[in-house]
Order: sequence, then structure tokens, then C-alpha cells
Amino acid sequence: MIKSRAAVAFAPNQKLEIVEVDVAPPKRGEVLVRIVATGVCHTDAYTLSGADPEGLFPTILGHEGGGIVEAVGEGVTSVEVGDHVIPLYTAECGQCKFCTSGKTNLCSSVRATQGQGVMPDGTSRFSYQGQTLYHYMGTSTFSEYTVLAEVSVARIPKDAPLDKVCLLGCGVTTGIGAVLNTAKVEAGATVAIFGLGGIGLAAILGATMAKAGRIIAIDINPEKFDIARQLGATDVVNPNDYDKPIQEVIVDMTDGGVDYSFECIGNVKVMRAALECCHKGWGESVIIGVAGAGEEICTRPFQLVTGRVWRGSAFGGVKGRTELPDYVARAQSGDIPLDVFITHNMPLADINKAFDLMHEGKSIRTVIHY
Ligand code: NAD
Ligand code: AHE
Ligand code: ZN
Repeated sequence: MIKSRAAVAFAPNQKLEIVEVDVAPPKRGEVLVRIVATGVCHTDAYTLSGADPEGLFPTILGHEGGGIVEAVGEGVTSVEVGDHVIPLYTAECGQCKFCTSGKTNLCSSVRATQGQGVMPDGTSRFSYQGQTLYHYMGTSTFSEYTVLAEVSVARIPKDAPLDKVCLLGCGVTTGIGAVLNTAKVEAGATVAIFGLGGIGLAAILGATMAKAGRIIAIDINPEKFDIARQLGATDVVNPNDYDKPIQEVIVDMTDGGVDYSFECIGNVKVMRAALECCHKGWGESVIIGVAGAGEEICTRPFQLVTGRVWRGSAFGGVKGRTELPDYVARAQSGDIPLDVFITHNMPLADINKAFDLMHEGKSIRTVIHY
């Protein structure tokens, strides 16, 4: 057992508490990682809110980290002590039906137990004063020391700054990947991006990389517009400035609709608008945002009959162990400007401020330093 500083979510909708937890050593096929830094993503807030059907408490949240392997369990061969890694909430075993399909980045190797807040053997490595704590998304990066399945870490070069490339563990990769892998946006395409947090802004960056012809950035918080333009948005739109539905606004702006749209909020009404602002015959809408338990999407089926396509994207369709190192390389070369996304840095003790800043719309990404 080792001691670890951690931000524990003891119950939904309560502030995280910084306490010293006990972490059991890694078992077979597991690794112990010292987290150096972690981002805070809206999905952490979503689960903390109690809206996540997989949300279990007490738990240690966090899934956008960067760290160093401190110990490995029996049978671990792909990483060793001292390796720098990014934890993966979408594992890559390379062997399951999903990994070998060539059709998806979703991997089934540890997903079932991950959703139950435990390691693949069905038990937790975390406890506090004798009480078991649940793992979260297979990562729990809000603990200085965390245990992950070997298939849930991507090894990255040691010279990559962990307090920046941690953002590639979720937000930045998700947005870029949704554009490049899931939608496969072509040069010259017209794109609409709904929601300009870390995910939506990364989708703008992805659309810029794809050389999209027009990139329409949409948010109800106009303070997000400068950074959206900086990353390549050609138009910015605040739905509150119009007295008609946002899908009509976008269709009017684009001679019939966009080629691709991306919902980066988690609002089922906006998901509908994102689909319905797509061009008849070929427009494709990608859902990235995560909606709460019981929420459902709807539209008239005629929207699909007439050629619009509704898709979803998890972790940008990226296979973490094989593809994340290339994202890290692109960040190191400057093609992915991670600094633009990091609006705040703070110690673990202040992590609740990071959530407040997110809810107030004042941050893009806060990086927590251990
Ligand atoms: P964020 O809170 O930083 O950003 C959300 C943005 O949406 C904010 O700028 C907010 O002003 C804007 N917004 C809210 N309501 C709006 C509306 N009605 N119209 C237009 N804009 C609106 O969140 P984030 O970290 O960027 O995450 C965005 C979503 O993506 C969340 O639902 C998160 O859970 C999800 N997510 C999904 C994946 C995935 O793999 N599918 C990965 C990461 C995050
Ligand atoms: N637990 C939720 C679903 C959460 C969800 O959709 N997660 C995204 C990643 S969000 C990262 O910020 C995802 O990748 N999903 C695919 C997967 O396998 O979880 C619920 O509704 O139960
Ligand atoms: Zn996330």
C-alpha cells in the first residue's frame, strides 16, 4: 500500500475533498502511475453532477492525465518503470473483436469492469480509511498515484511536457479526431461547431488542419469567440442574437446547410439543431457531447431520409496506444498548439476552483499540477 494525495468525490454534487488515500500495488497486467498533471474535462463535472448512469460514489474522477510508470504488475511487457504515459479511458488491447475490426477505436477488453468502477479482476485499488473507493473511466487521474490496466496506457516520449500533453488524454484529441477520423472532413468543406469548450475548439483546430473552407463556431458565451477565431473559425455565431432557431440561421448562412456539424456540448436540443443545419443529401452531424441519464435525441426521420447522417464519436475515433504518440509528436512540432487551450494552471488543492471556472464559462482547460 502507498499513500496518495487525491481529490475524492464522496457523493454527487459535492465539492471534491483533498485527502490521503491508500493505493494497493498493481496486480497482474496492471501498472502504477504517478500522475504529474491532469486536465479537468466537462465529463468529470457531468459525472460529479449525478447525471451519469455509470457514475458511482465515492470515487476518484479525472481522465485527462499525464504521468510516469512507478511500478508494473506481473506479466506487464509493453511499459516499464520510468516510462512516460498518457492514461486511456478508451483502452487498446489490439486483440478483441473491436480492436481487430478495423472499424472502431472502442475496445472491449476492460470496458465492462471500467464502467463498474473497478479493475479487470473486479476489485478496486483505492481505499480511504478502510472504505473502498471506485475507479473512474479506468483512469482516476485526480489521484497522484493511480493504477491502470496495461492496455489503458499509451507510452509517449520522455521529452514531451506532461503538464501540456495531458490534454491529449481527452479534450484536444477528441475534437481533432472527430473531425479527421470520424467525419473525415475534406478540404473546402463547410463545417459548423456547436459549443466552444476544449472539445469544440479542438474540433475547430481539426477543421483548420483539414483545410475546411468555412468554419462556423457557435456558442452562447461570446467570450469564447476570440480563441475560436485564433484556431481558425471563419464565422462566429451566438444563437441568442437571433429570434429564429439556430439551424435556420446556419442554413441561411450556408446556401442550404453545412457539410459537417459537430455537437460539443451534451445538449440534446442542440444535437437536433446540429443535425438539421446539415445540407440535404449529404450533410453529416457528429455527436461528441455526452447527455445525461434519460435524455434522448429526436428529429423527424425525414431529415435522414433526405440524406443527412447522424454519427457519434468517442475519443475522436483515436486508438490510444498506437495513434496517440503521433498526436504528441504533432504537439511537440507545434502543429497542435496545446498552450492555447490551457487557460489556467493550479495545484490539486484548488481543483474545485477548476470546476467553478468551467461552470462559469471562464476557462477552456485548467491543468492541475501535483
Ligand atoms: P465545456 O463546458 O468546456 O464547453 C461547453 C461549451 O458549450 C461552453 O463554451 C458553453 O458556453 C457552450 N454551450 C452550452 N450550452 C450551449 C448552447 N445551448 N448553445 C451553444 N453553446 C452552448 O465542455 P468540454 O470539456 O468542451 O466538453 C464538451 C462536451 O463534450 C461535454 O458534454 C463532454 O462530456 C463531452 N466530451 C465527449 C467526449 C467524447 O469522447 N465523446 C470527450 C470529451 C468530452
Ligand atoms: N458514462 C456515460 C457515457 C460517457 C461517455 O459517453 N463517455 C465518452 C467519453 S467522454 C470523455 O470526456 C466515451 O468515450 N464513451 C465511450 C465509452 O466506451 O464510454 C453514460 O452515459 O453511461
Ligand atoms: Zn473528457
